Amino acid sequence: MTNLTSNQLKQYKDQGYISPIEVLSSSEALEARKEIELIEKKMPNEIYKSGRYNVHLISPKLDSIVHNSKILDVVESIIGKNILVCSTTLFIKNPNKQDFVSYHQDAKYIGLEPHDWITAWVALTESNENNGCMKMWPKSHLNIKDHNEKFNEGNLLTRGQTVENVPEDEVKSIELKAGQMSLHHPRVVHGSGINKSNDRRIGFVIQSYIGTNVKQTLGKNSVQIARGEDKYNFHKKIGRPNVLMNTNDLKIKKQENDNLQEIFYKGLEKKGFY
Ligand SMILES: O=C(O)CCC(=O)C(=O)O
Repeated sequence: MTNLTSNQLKQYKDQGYISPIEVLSSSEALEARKEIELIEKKMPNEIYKSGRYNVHLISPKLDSIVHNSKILDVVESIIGKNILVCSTTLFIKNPNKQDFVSYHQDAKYIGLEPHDWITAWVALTESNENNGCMKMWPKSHLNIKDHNEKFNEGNLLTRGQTVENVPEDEVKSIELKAGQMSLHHPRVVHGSGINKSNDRRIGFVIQSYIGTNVKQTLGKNSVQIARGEDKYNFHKKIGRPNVLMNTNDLKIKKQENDNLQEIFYKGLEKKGFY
C-alpha cells in the first residue's frame, strides 16, 4: 500500500527527503498540541529537556499519530511492510529563544544499522522560515560526513553535532502547515534556525520508523510494532498507552529515555541538556 507518487519516491531516493505530505487535519494537529500543553501544565518537568523523548508512550493523542495509517502507508512504501517504532522526539522551539538545530546527519549518532529506517517530522504548528523550519541539504544522504561536537548554547541536539561548511545556496527550507509532515533519510544533512515568531514551533518527530532487520548498535531500544510482523526479534516490545500520563506508562517512558541517554552519550563523560 502506498500513497506516494513515483516522483515522490524518486525524490526520496535522489534528494533524501519528501515534503510536504498531508497526514492530519489542522484540528487533529491542534488537539495533539493541546495534549502536549496539558502535560506541560500538569507535570512541568516531564517533557522538558531530556524528557522530550518518547512522549507518545504517555499520550494517547501522540500515540495515535505514530500509528496513523496515512503515515504508515507512506513509510511502508519506503522501508517495507514490517515496521517498528523505536522512539519519538518533540522538537519545540519557543518564541523569543535562541534555540536552533545545527546541521547534522541522524545516522551519525543514533546507532540504528543498517540504514533501513526513516524519520517522520509531523508539524503540530505551522513550520516556516520565520519560526525556524527544517532545512535539508539535498543529495547529502549519499555518504556519511564528519561532525564536530560543539555542545553549544541553544543547540537542541544532544552533543551539538555539526556538519561544517554546508552550502547554504543548495539548502531547501521545508515549510509545512500544521498537520503536514516531511520524511527524511537517516543520512540527509538537515538543521534549523531560531524561531523569530510570536508562537511556538512544534514538531512531533517519529525518529524513527525502522525495518525489523534494523539493530541498535549502541545500546538498547524497546519498540512498538507499527505494522506487519517481526521475525528478527532484535528488540524488546512495548505496548501503547490507553490514558494520559498513566503511572506505569510514565515509568516505561523513563526507562526508555534512560536507555536513549546511554545511546546518545555513549563514550562520553560530558553530557548536554538533552
Ligand atoms: O525540528 C528540527 O528543527 C530538527 C529536527 C531534527 O533534527 C530531526 O527531526 O532529525
